[in-house]
Amino acid sequence: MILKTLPIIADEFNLQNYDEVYKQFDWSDAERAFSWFETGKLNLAYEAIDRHANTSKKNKVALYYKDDERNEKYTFKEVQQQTNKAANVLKDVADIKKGDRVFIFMPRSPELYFALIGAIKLGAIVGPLFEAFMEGAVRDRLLDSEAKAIVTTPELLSRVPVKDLPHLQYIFLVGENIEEKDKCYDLNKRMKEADRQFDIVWVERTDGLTLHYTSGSTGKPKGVLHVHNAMIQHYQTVKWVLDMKEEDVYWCTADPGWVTGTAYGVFGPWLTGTSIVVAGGRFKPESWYKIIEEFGVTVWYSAPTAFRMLMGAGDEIVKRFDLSSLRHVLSVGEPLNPEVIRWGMKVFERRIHDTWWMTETGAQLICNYPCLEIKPGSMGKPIPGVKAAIVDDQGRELPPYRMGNLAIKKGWPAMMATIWNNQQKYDSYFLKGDWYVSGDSAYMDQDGYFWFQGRVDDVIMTSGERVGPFEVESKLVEHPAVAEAGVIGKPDPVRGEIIKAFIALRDGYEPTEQLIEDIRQFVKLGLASHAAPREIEFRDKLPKTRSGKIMRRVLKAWELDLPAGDLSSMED
Ligand code: 6R9
Repeated sequence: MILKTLPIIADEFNLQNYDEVYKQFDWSDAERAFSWFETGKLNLAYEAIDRHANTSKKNKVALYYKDDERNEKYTFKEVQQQTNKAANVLKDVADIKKGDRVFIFMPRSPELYFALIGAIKLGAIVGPLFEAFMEGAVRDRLLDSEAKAIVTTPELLSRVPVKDLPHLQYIFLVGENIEEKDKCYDLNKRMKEADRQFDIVWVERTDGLTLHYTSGSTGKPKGVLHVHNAMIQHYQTVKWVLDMKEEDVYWCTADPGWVTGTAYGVFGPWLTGTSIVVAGGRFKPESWYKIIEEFGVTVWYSAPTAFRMLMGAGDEIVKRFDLSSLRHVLSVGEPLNPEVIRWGMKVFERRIHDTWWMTETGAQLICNYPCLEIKPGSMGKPIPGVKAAIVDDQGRELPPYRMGNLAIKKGWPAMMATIWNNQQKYDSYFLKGDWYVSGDSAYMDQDGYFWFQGRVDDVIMTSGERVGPFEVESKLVEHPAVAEAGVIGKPDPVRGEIIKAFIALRDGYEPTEQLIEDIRQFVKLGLASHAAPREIEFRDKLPKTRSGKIMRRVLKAWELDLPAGDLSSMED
């Protein structure tokens, strides 16, 4: 490969010349960054922690943890010891072996991260769950995966239906005054007594790493299995897209219950030896800005819904904090409204870089790079090593500006290995020509930037015009009264569908007929008259997933009085 003439060590990769790198890069070029490239011994946990703990990085802070009660930090050496202890407990008490499923169901805390990496050191497959899950959601996931052990807290234990889960044999509790009985063990106590040394279980690249359940519009949530091979892409994208440098302090606001919270909350940054900040507790604009100030966060990865909430909290409060450490800001999970980017420029004096990927894709695929010109509203361009296209339902590539299925050519390192117990579902993602079909609709412009339009099933057809709900929502949130908006197509005998908007107002605004008319005009003049919502309904809150996605299918179900499908991922 021609790459020999380029700097091939991933650390030296910057995408200054994106076009050149895109043409020449091959994923095998990224492998030499790992110690298994030399030794043949492979485990993501080793690359993320032990490798650094055995070098001069050992005294570098790996984890800063803060919530209302705790404020702690751990070096790579300390994380190595804690994760070794966790691995020893899981092994000695529960006999956890390679391939066993271990779930983690607890609020963010250092122990969550120790258990996560500890389990991976044993070659176990980890299923992280949001602490807000209720009993039904926990049952579905543990049953489907036949989980053998769970790490949780005494408070959450009542939501683990132990009697319904024949495979669940070990429950590790993290908390105070734990009584060890009925399959329950005190994780902290056992870890205190455990050995600090542990021999990592070496695995194959294709061995299971995590199991993230995601909800579709119908049926039970499906378990997306990722394997150790994903580390190649985690590492490489943290370098290219997150632009991580040795001295960076990085904060990813995502919970490990969401794929962003594992891939980019833990794995990617630790693979590159970065100090991460983990903040526990609930979202509050003041405490978020305080985190950036207190830890000197330089790289910040969050989601549009959080940025919109910060924007809604106003610009005054930003000025009370010193955010000058921020160097690079990124977003994922939902379309990033141009309005939010403009706001970011104003208050942080930084561009917010959008990134697109999915639970199933395991890592970032289409992104805005530090060196790339940003077109607000676009997700950016595919990373080197990834071919993206817009295809029709037969898998034929469409020319620029045609809306269609956003598809990726099979074969990137972090792609899901399977859907647990459901090969048929897995196969249904692929079209002829080895296209992985995302379920998102989008178009590509003449410069190769991709523009998100909506989930395929969310796209609205009104009077023969195809309208992406996101475009309308983005325009709506530019209106000073609108805090959040969700847009759906409502069946209409004349127009096929009409556009209906659900809107949450900003503080200080009252829902009036006048306001409805004003908002409608605003979209009409700012976007297109066919894109203006014919119906507007005000709600205090919109239904959202825990990762911040507006659940349009729930809006639609409300509207049409239909069953809303699986709601386990919905925020309270
Ligand atoms: C990582 C993650 C995947 C779906 C995806 C798309 C939406 C994610 C986006 C985006 C527009 C972006 N999505 N990033 N839409 N612009 N930058 O979010 O995984 O929770 O599985 O969601 O999220 O619809 O198909 P996941």
